[in-house]
Amino acid sequence: MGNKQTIFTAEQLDTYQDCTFFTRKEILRLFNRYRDLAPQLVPDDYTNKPDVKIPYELIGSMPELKDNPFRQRIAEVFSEDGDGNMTLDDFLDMFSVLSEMAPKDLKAYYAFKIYDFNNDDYICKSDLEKTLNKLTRNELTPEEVCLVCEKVIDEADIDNDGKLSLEDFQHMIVRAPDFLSTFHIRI
Ligand SMILES: [Ca+2]
Ligand SMILES: [Ca+2]
Repeated sequence: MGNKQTIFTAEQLDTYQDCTFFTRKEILRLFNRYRDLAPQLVPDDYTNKPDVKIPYELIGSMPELKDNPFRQRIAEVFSEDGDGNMTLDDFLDMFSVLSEMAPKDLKAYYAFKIYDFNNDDYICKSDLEKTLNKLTRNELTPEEVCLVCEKVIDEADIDNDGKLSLEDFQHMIVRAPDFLSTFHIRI
């Protein structure tokens, strides 16, 4: 029963457990990682929901993200402000979706948002070109990228509007699971 741990209330911990794929222990471990990124910003007591955000520069340099070509998009999509600066809630959500425990369709949902660079709820050809360049780390020529994108859209665009909706995308990744490989990060 010790009173040592007063970072969160019992209710807060319950909520975090319900909203993520993590155990209490993992949540506390992630809190410590969050605090260690900016000890001067993050208080030890979260029972009053402090209004704290860690800047993207610190988030993006974490070992789990620093080599991921999508790190900035990932942080943008999971941050409430859309700029990649993260509250603790944003941070826990991000690691939860990236964890091994998250189901594939949830990862697919966020992958879609991450690849939708201009946030218009469709993956169009230019989104796909950016995605492919990042996935292949710019190893394809522009002509090759263009060809692959046309082929992907041609095959995946079920309703023939020239762009991929979430539904089109979900069909596609069943056949091309590589598209989800950047969304699997161990914590
Ligand atoms: Ca788009
Ligand atoms: Ca379509």
